[in-house]
Amino acid sequence: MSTIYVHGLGYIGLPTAAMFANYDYQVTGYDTDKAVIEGLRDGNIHVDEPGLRAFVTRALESGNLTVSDEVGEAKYHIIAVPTPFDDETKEPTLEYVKDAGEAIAPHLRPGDTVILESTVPPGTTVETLQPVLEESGLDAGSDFALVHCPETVLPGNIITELKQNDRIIGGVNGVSMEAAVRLYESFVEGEIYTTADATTAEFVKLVQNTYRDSNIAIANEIAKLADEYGIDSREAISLANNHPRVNVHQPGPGVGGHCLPVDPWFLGQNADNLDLIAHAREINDGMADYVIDRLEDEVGTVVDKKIAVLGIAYKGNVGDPRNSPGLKIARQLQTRTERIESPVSADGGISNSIEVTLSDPHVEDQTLDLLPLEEAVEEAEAAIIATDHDEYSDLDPQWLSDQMSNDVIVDTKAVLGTSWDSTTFTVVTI
Ligand code: SAJ
Repeated sequence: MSTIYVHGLGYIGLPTAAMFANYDYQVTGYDTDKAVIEGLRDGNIHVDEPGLRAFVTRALESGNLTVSDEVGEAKYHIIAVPTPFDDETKEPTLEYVKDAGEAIAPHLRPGDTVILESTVPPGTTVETLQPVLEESGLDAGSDFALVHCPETVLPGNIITELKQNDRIIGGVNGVSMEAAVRLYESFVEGEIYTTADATTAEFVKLVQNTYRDSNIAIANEIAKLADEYGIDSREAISLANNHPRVNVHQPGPGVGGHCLPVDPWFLGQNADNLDLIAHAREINDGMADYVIDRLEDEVGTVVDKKIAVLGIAYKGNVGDPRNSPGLKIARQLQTRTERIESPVSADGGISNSIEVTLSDPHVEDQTLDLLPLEEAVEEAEAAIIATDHDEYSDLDPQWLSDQMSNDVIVDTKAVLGTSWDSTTFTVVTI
């Protein structure tokens, strides 16, 4: 039975480890966070993803998946560690990739295969990971196989997409590439595309997310134009997309998550030529301000008002608030008060204020002051729907009207539908 070590048990590593275990590989999951290891030993699944609890539990109960706080020998090492991004410097942190390589090196044997799945700037496998692994005294390509095989799964649908999506495998040479193909073809039902160049595989993964981000920027610009012409941008995009070679994405409050807002910067990491791609990022980042402008067109200045932001997850029906457009809108709402010349109160403080409430039925985050929907919207002068959770499509206008002091909604994800046209609400759709 082939052995696999999975390094990093997060959104990608944990389902990947469970997948291989459920396909009868002997898998050890390793994480530097001891709390994760102890939790999994007790059967606690720390990643919030539909179906994952049962999937990981099955793998653990079969005995094929075990967890460990130590790295050991295995025929395959799969690295799925985070590559956090500094929003100020636009630089990624590759320390966790390096650390994983350093942990593997003492246990590496001739004939083993090391696979990097983490999203990284082009060149990382060869320039950052390979030298660290070669401290073992073994050479990549000849003594051990080294590969980049980017994950491409959509949060919210990870287990299905792990199996069904196509994969790209880029080896540092042909032998490496083939070693990884043999492993992944045991469960991947999509096509497995190969390149004997790890940097190309890294580049391709980033191109996929960059394409999506830039496409959404086009949709966002179209939404602004459509508003000036007084037409419905989503209807226009849907009609335009009937053309067989057109696929404009959907506008919204900006682009969140840990992939699309970050990967374009990864793509440009070692180059000077990010132009349109950087501008697309600015357009998407500017949507929070645009949403508030549209709100102020309806209600006047937001200063001294109560505004409810509904939906803090970065997208619908998931509980992940990373790079959340909803949170960005909430922060920008706060800064709006600072832009207005403030009457100084008797105690010398600034008397401009705004009450921004946050609510999300999927996000569990103790650091955020999240309220139940009813409290968030109570006496609010407007609500902004920032995420397309199913719960918001099902909102009852009469109930909501009874809670709020003023019937204004900015629907950045077009979840409310035409039935709201005949209610007391003014709905501004982005
Ligand atoms: N969004 C829009 N308009 C759209 C589509 C999405 O504004 O038409 C927004 C979403 O609301 C969200 C953000 O974009 O805020 C990102 O959502 P997403 O569903 O496009 O992507 P992610 O970040 O959840 O997952 C992406 C996927 N990449 C592609 O589809 C090319 C996924 O397959 C990757 O595995 C993942 O990035 C990753 O890990 O790189």
